[in-house]
Amino acid sequence: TDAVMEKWRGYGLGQFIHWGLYAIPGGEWNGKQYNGAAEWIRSWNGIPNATYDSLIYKFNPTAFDATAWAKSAKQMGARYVTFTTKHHDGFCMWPSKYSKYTVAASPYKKDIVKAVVDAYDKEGIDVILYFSVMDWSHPDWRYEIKTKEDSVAFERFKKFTRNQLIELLTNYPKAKGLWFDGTWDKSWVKQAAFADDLETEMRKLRPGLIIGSRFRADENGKRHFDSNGVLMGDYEQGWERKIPNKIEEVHGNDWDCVMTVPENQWGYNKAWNGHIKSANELLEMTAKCVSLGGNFVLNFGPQGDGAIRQEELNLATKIGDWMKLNQ
Ligand code: JFZ
Repeated sequence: TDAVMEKWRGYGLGQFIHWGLYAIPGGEWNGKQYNGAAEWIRSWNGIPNATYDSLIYKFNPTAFDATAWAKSAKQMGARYVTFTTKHHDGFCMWPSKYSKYTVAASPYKKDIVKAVVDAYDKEGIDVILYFSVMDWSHPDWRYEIKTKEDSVAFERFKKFTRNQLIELLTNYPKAKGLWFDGTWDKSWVKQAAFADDLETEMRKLRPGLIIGSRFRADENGKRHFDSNGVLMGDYEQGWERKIPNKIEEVHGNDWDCVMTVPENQWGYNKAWNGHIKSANELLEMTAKCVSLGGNFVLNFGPQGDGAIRQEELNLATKIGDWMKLNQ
């Protein structure tokens, strides 16, 4: 992992992409605005599971062009991308053979993860796969795990998670690493032995694989260190929409900071309201993170049709102009 991490340290600016079924409603359901992050809309009481599930039949992003995404990331000066293979809603952007809820069952049919990995790789941009352990589409997760940590259902769910991760690492050998999410559930954090075994298995399969610290998190999503204070994983995923102020705060670890353009919206939100960060603000954050030894990862939330919204494309251009002056 040393040589890979050496390269990782030089990334500086990255692109985060949150894209999935939630981009179709874009924060709005039956004319009502959801009062949370657009990618969380499935958890809204007003939407029955089956109704959300049926968004799969609407997934046909005719404007999706991975090459165009990759070129705009390159123009911005990003040296890596972190892409949502599966967010909390459970929809898989690759044709996973362990789930029925994937791109393969949508009208679009094609493998989005493959398109993204290939297109970015072609532009010389490294790819990290975002993976949410929490999966609201999985029956075992929905009905059992919350209450029964040692249940048969949870054992099945762990196997399912393991299978999907091994599948991703096998299918997309060009991807450099994993960015974890949704591991803060109590039942997951108690599975330390399971996580240890899975980490060993993944590293054996993919020498040099980069694993984020949120592979192990407590119920607050904050357990990145073991009992001796040593970081668990190759980089700290603890800097979410916040930036360290001094070098002491990062404890000599590698870290990335993930940031939204609006306040707290990762998936596409039609409303796009509140304070929208300017290119200058984002560049200041980039410079601060880089000067404190971290990578700054700016989030994009492409629309349901697959196009990146104009506001984000404009920011990418402005950021890229400054990055070019300073390379
Ligand atoms: C998670 C997701 O729930 C969210 O939708 C988005 O994908 C984001 C990148 O990650 O949200 C979190 C997770 C952890 C913290 C905050 C928000 N945390 O540790 O402070």
